[in-house]
Amino acid sequence: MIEASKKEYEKIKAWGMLTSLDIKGCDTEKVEDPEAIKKWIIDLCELIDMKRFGEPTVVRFGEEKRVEGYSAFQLIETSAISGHFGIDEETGEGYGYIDIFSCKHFDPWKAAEFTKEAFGGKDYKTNTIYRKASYQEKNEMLKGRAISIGIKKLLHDEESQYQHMQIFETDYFGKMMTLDGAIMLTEYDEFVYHEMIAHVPLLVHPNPKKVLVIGGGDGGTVREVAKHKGVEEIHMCEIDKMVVDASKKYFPTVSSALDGPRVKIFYEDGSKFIKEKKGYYDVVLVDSTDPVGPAEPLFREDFYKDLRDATAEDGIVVTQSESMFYYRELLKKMGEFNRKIYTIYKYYNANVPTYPSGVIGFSFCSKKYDPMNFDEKRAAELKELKYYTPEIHKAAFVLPKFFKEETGV
Ligand code: SPD
Repeated sequence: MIEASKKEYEKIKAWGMLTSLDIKGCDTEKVEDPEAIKKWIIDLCELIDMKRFGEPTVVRFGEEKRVEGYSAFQLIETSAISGHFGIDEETGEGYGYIDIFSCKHFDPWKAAEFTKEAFGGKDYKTNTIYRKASYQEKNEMLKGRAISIGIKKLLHDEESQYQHMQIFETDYFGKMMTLDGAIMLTEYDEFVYHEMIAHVPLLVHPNPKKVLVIGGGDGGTVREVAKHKGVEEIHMCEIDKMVVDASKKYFPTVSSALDGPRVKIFYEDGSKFIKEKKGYYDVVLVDSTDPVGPAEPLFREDFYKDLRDATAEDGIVVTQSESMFYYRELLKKMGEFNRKIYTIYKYYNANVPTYPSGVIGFSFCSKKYDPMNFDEKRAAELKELKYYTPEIHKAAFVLPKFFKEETGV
């Protein structure tokens, strides 16, 4: 097994691994014995095949009872092993907090089991990090999971009065934009999201002429809307000019339609902008960030009522509505209020590999038109589509059992 994990380690081209190990419920005599600690380090190096450089250092210090104890350090040819040992004030049991860092591969589970036995521990927690440049979605980390995207470098890092934006060159997914720690788009799969937010409602509406995009400062949604020749006005209301400027610089293929003759950009707060419009738009698309931070008001009932009032009597509203796996509570609530606000409320999905859980959903809110009736002839005329097809359109509304049962959508 260790050979298999070594092969994986080599394959991902990691330049080192760090195992952090917390051992609880240890024998108090052992964690208070510098000779036992020295012996543990020497034996551990032997076991995981690390060449020691010099002898282990084991010293006792710590002015407060809480941190008092033995600390140990051993240089190894491929880096170092360190640990801190003491007695937990509350339980009276011994503990050890250990880090093993090496640029040579080792078996972290073997090291953990051996260390637990060496100190008579009852239990341990361990985590191994492979040293490799990567980005983790911060919002998903709240769930104890995070997609990790290998990155080559940080191209841009800026904070506006609204949010923190970073742009990376990734290993595999092209350039990537994040806002407040959430992935907004990668060059690799942005087409999925942008095609699905735009073409589904624009092909259901028989004659969309006035379209509003709220958010969507990168320009991807506007690019897709602009493929509909019949659309006469494309308004985009983006709160943060920083996003638009960065997209024009780093994502020219995404922002390509922003300077088009039918497009007008308003740098305003979408939730306020919409209140001024009455019955104006045929289709409104809300291409927001996650429901935390500046976009949070865009997931509230009042906003959906304002969207209803801003659209014509046969208007359609489609909004970015997150993952059906991660936002069930929110989507249940949104379904409840939207069924009262609109004649038709549906939820549909698309697969975006670089978003947490790999899927993203959209709320389809309509005053008149059912999403299953749409113009396949116009769909066939749309240029340069990579995801959307009439079959995908229909299939996107097919939802799994758990989601229907839990949310009533
Ligand atoms: N949780 C991911 C939500 C991303 C929504 N917006 C994407 C912006 C692309 N125009």
